Amino acid sequence: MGSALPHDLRCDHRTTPLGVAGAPLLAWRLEGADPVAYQVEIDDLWSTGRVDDPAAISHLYDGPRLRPRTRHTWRVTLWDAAGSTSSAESWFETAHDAWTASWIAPDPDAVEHVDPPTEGDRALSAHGLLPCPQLRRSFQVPSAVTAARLYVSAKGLYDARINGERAADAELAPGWTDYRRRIPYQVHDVTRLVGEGENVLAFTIADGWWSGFTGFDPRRPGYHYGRFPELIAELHLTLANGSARVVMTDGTWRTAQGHIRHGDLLKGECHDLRAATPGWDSPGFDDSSWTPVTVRGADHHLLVPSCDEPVRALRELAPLSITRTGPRTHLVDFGQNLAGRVRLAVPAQDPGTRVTVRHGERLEDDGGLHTANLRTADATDVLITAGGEALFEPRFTYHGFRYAEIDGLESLGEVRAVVLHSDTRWTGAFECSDPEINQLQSNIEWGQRGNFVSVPTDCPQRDERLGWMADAQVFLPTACLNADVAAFFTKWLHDVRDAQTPEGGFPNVAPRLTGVAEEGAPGWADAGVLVPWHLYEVYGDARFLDVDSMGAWVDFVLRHNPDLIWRQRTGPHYADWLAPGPATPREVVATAFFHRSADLTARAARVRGRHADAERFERLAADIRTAFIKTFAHPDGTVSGDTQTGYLLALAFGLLPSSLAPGAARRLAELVHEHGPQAGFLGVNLLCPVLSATGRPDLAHALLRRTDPPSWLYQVRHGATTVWERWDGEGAPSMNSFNHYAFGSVGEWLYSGVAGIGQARGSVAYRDLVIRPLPGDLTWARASYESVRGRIAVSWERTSQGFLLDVSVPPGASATVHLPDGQTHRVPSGDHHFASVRGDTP
Ligand code: RAM
Repeated sequence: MGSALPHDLRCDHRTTPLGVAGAPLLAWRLEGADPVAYQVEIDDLWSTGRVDDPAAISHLYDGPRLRPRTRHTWRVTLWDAAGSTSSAESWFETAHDAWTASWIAPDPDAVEHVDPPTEGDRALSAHGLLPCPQLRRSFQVPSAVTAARLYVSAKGLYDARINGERAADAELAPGWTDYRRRIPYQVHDVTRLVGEGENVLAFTIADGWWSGFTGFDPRRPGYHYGRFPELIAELHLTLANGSARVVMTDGTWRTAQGHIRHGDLLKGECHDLRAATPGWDSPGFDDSSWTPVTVRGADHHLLVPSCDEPVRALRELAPLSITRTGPRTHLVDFGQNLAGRVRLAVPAQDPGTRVTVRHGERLEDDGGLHTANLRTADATDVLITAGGEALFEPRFTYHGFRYAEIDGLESLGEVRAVVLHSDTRWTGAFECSDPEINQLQSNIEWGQRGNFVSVPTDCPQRDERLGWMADAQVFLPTACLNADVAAFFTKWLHDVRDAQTPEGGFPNVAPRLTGVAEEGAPGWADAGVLVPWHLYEVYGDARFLDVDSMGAWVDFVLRHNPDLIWRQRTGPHYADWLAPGPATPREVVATAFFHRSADLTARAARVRGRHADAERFERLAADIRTAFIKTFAHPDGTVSGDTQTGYLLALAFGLLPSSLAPGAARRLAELVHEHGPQAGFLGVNLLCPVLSATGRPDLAHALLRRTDPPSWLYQVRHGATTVWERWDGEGAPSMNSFNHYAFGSVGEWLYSGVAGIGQARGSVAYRDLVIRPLPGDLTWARASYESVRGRIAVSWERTSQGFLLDVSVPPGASATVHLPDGQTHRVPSGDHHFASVRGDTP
């Protein structure tokens, strides 16, 4: 097995981040033998010394305050029982702490409103979108450059270029937050782009979430945070002669309207190449006709370093088919519903030729693009050619689509779908003997990609794309298995907490949008408690647990509902949203979540050593449970409303005493057997886990493999490549997205149920595993998960020799393995093989 090997070193849940603020969490994954001790050092500045802890996979830095804008190399060393050691090294850079640059923008009064050249197109001409300004500054560097860092943000979106090249691969940067509370900046290593002589720092900025269309209120023409985009940047150079130089945004910059006539997240983007000024981002360009920028202030107090990876263009898809549907029209099918945009090579045309790219998730019966479900999101990109060949790819927009209709060209050059999402590293894989379930897993993964775009969104296509909190909460356990989302959710939890009211109330969407579903509903607002708790269990970082914020939420509900049945201040009470069956009573849903939040807040308080708070919330949770039983539970175990979600919440959250739980589980099983799944957003993630935990894995499998609506495989059989908003895909087009991940939250059970990778109750960061495969009628399944501790893998197969199972347990962990025939084994880390010759049913 070799010695204990640390690998995959991470700092604050990222690999070699630039812009680390505060005391970082330094973490490593394990391979090889079990460690017995570790040591972490930063340069020769700080060392933990040898710490005897066989389970450690991280250390929170507790040395002296780190200097800003400095690269630190750090190293972790592990000892194993035999006394051998092994080390691994990584680095991070600390954040900027003293901005001096100014926010700059074109003079807003001088911005000439150019009507987008899309006459005849009502939707596009009506919105008054403005051109995306270009801003540039030329500067001299007296000697070679040994290091260059670009610190940059925008109110809006920025695209950074240096000497004619893109300066960073971040898309839609700086990402979306509640800009009234915090504005993230990025740090880009641009050393290779800057040199001796004349250099040019150049930006295009766009409205983005700042001043563009965001959300679904058609009366509100964007402007959630401001009217025009602004830019702030500092380029810090270290020169070969040892001196330093800073180039920053200030009144010396010059600006012009670019060829991007508008760029909007929902409406789309328009490039008029006749207005392009080649070379504008390179040395030697004459910018004397450009105008000076306006300085819009030098307030830096909202600037924070990004703590997540940016959105990036992470893959490209070639078309599955291209069909000519008119003399100058083509329909492109990418074969996959996705979020991103189209990149199109345009052959030489007459100058002024208009090329229009429209997007849709589906086709109408007549073969045309289905756009009714986009609502007011035009999702239309336009190119006006200048004559020569061109490569068209919008930069400040994205769309949810599988199909693109390209109009205006007799023949197309190369077409690609460019897939955009927040760069969360993939950690999971699941596969089994049923290809339809594998397609479901793929649909779930694509739903995650398409909806993790700076914030966890409900859907990527229509005029919504908001950080709906219940959607995020129910999908989180699935998301954590598919990818390492620790940094992504660290960032989103800032949005959630920024959105908390002074009274303690969480909203329904984060970042908060004025006027959009501001007071939180049960199961939506509770994400402010459920999400941090789950992140803590998966990643073991106690910093997720902000007990004050969690407790303030629980106390808010308590204050308005002193009899402990949550009826008041339920916001828009979405109940069990989009449940296909009978409605679960609102008080049952609400009170179950009230209990869950109190219970988890109590546990969080324990972890953080806040024992008095823990006791108070434990008592409260117990009292809510008593009230729940008294008000809603009946002696035969039924729960008021007699609905699947009522039973699921009561059983999953431990609301029923052992005298009633079996009756409730029986009734749940009856309802599932009779009707198939009837859960909406708040119950769907619990269906299979609760059925299998209460002795009915057969029913969980029956649901999973069901093909009549409502069901997961109904969608698969109807060609779904992402999970739909509605079980059956039927409903008014205005609310019928085909890329909504909430119902994809069954993904967690594919890993934990079918394959059998789970954590024991009370275990954190996968220290104590429960491996319990539930084969159902499948003949094989395998899953792997790169947990925060190391790799976990399960593979099982039914053969003529019986049920064969292979399990890999990471170093420092142990596992209880349950075979389907009832055998149980307790095993340490390492690879294990089991065979159950007595058949595979208990
Ligand atoms: C819809 C969203 C979201 C859901 C809310 C209640 O508009 O798409 O998925 O959480 O409403």
